[in-house]
Amino acid sequence: MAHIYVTGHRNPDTDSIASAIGYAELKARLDPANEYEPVRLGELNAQTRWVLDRSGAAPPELLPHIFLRVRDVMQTTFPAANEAEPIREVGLTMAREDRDLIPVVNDDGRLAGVMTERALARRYVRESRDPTSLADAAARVSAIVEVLEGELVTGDDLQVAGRVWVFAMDVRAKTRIDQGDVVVVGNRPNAMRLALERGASLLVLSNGVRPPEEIVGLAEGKGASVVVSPLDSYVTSRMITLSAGCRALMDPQPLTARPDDLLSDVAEQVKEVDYRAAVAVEPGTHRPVGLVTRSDLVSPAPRQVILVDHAEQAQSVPGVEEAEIVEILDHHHIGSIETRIPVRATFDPVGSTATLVIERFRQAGMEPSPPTATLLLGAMLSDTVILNSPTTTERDRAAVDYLERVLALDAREFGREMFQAGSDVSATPAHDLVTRDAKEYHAGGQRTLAVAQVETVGPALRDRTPELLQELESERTAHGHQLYALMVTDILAKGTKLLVAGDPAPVERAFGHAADDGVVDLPGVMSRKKQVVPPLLAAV
Ligand SMILES: [Mn+2]
Repeated sequence: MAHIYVTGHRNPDTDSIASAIGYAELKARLDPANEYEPVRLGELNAQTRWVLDRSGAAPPELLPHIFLRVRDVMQTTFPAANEAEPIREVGLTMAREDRDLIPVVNDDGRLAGVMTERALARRYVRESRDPTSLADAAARVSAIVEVLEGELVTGDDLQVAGRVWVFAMDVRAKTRIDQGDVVVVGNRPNAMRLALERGASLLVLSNGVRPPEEIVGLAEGKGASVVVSPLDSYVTSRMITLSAGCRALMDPQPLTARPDDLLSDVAEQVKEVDYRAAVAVEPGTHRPVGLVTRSDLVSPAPRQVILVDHAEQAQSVPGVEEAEIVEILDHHHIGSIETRIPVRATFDPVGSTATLVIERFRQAGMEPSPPTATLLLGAMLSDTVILNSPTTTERDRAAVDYLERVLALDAREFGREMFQAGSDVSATPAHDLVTRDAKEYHAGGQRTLAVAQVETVGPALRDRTPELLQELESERTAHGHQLYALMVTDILAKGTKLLVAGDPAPVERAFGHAADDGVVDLPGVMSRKKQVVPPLLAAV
């Protein structure tokens, strides 16, 4: 099952969010074999939050990037060993599962190290000519019994950490057997007795030899253990050294990564460690949750994405150049996106991407869920400014009519409410409204003027005119402007109230009538750049 993200552009508007949610819903219904997840690339604006709220739909998750992460390639099923597990058991698991590395955990499940085939091999090749010792790799008597598939005749489950001997010499010969050692002998009661007398803590009898009563009694008296092994002396002694807990042989500082780390970063590090692998650990618990080996790094499948409402790389999700773009659904010009494989791409000049999503629902004979229908309606009304923008087409009108029927509501009323909620500046401080978007202009000589603009719907700011005029005047004097104006532009009523502080004469010359208590009504005026600044500059 593929996981395919559906995303609009950065600084998402209502169309980008609604189209991602709507198209993901449609794709999931048409293609249940794969997963489609709508995502967003940035913070939601006030209008989109209102529409989401109204629809009851959940906001999409933020997708910070679409580069490959460790979790996209890591193996999630793999054997792990407890650090007390005998080396032999771990080695057998590695052979059976055809692994050259397995993670080792402690009793809490936290990663303690990794056991590698290489460490196992080195142990034997590099073994010295000194007597074999368990000093660095203590083993429990019970682990030794288990590995030997032997039998404990007497003694407690102690930890043994001495040297390991095969006692093959005559008892009269000089021996170095000492306190705490492990001694392997055959059917030689004299040798058994000598070993116990010299303080061996564990006596292992090879070839299934049973100890005489007298030896068992002696061992009990000395606090030593006696084990019967079905194996010959050489194999028995070898198995004893393999009974040590694997912590003795593991690499205690393995290369680790977090599942959300960028794969490209981890890939470099994997190449630098001799076992060519990294263990993915869960942040916080440090439990191993994944394994990345060299073969997982060979041409990993890219993450998949459907782009809606944009086709510009710069507007898209970081890493899109490395992702697999599955499809593009857009109503803008053809952008800068490049793909390596052919993709289904739609660039259809209608008023909103949501219109295209609705058309596809209808072509498929499906109806969007009520939350999605509400979102898509909001998106269409947003992009077309309630079907008023010059980009509006008959197809947008038809889609809006359809959703009006589906949702049984008045689209124009809904759109008006949406714009009002989305551009609600009634609580924004006057200073912000006056300065946030202000631009300065030079009018020749030392004379400057400043013009700010705020977009609203309805009379939200009417009651605050005196407060705004006062703020304009204090900003004007603070910066020495000849004139400071604020355009309060109603995007639905399509007109501007110009609030002016400073010399009133240029305003009168520019617009043909005087300000009424600092306010000039300019019906049809929407553009600061085209309709307000040029006449003002010409008049000062
Ligand atoms: Mn759009």
